[in-house]
Amino acid sequence: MMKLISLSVCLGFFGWAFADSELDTEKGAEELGEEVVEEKEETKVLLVSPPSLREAWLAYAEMRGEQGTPMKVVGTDEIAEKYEHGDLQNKIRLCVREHIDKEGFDTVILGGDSTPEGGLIPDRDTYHKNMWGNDTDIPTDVYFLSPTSWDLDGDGIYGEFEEDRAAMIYPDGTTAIGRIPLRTVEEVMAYGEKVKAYLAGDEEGELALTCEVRGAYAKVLKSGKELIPAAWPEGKVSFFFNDFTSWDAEGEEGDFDLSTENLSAKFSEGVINKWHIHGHGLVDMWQLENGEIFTYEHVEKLSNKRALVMTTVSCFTGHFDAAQDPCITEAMLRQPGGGAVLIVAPAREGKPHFHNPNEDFPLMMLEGKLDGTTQTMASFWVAALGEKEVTAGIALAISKAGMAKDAEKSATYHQGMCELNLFGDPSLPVR
Ligand SMILES: [Ca+2]
Ligand SMILES: [Ca+2]
Repeated sequence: MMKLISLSVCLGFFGWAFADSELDTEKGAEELGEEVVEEKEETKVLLVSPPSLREAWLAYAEMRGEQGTPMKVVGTDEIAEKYEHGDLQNKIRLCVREHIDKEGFDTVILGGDSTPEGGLIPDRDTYHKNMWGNDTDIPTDVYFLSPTSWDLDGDGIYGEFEEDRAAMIYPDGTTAIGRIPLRTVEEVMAYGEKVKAYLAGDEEGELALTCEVRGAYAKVLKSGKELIPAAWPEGKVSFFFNDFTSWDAEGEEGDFDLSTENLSAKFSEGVINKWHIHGHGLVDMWQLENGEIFTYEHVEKLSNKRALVMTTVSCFTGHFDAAQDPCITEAMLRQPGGGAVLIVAPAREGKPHFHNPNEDFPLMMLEGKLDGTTQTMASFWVAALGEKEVTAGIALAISKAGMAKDAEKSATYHQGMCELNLFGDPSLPVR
């Protein structure tokens, strides 16, 4: 059985028909043939690989197949050759759509990093002009799932709120995409080891909500005390705020500091395996209490055996397409033997998106009204931890589908839809 899966995977892009006819002639054909047909029907994950990582991703796909999630690996070189129209990003999109529409695939992995010059798997930059100003290059991985081009007026500028509106199709909750922004074979192997350890853990860990900004307390508390528990009643949510935590001594509210030391210790204890951080950040760090920053040197010391599933709204922490590499979330994803295995993060500012900022900001501070970014994160956890067992990728797709109407109405929500990307293997469950 394992051998069959691996053969199918290795045959790559045009492999299935060949695999069936070959295997039917092998010993035990009747039973095996049936299994092969079953596997064929079950392969729903397409892994797009740059040529330099192909062997490593084939090995990863083989492991995931053995874990019950068979994958088909296709090279960017094959895609560039097979599809005729547009740039590589457009060709990847056409390849993805062909697999979704004709073969029933529902999940896509982009197996490589992107840079301003292109990188291993170039991102699709989208254009944004809204209450926050102007942004011309927000990397938008949901583009690759779209049946339409995102450039209706054909001017080569993608995702323009008005001009390209009719050609921008957002996730509908049935198809998922994630990017594993790695660069080397060693990083792919280390990620594969983390996935193995992640899936081997069977105890459901805690979700810790961290908040370093007082103005955001109300909405993070609403997420953690109302929205997430309603979907995950048996789960444990803990709080790690500047002014109070779930680990304060009795009568000593806030005595357990939100420090790099305490945070790292909590991760290595292994009780927390899901983490949301809300607060200030930059491409290389998260801000914690008392001006402390959580940065590369802290990530390098993480050895939490069961890596984290995490979400963050902190500015630029998901700036994976920068010339500076890695960004802090990429460092978490690449850290061997620790860090994170799945991450949702903003590629740029992670702003609180609202339809009526003048009315909505006070409501956010006082009553915990959720802005578009916070809503995306809360809905991700609700879908991922709820009764219906969906993968991390589908959970984010469901969350984004829930924001689609807002994004059609308002350019600022449209930016939120585009700049929040999933890092890691979207076919993994969240536990
Ligand atoms: Ca355009
Ligand atoms: Ca990068």
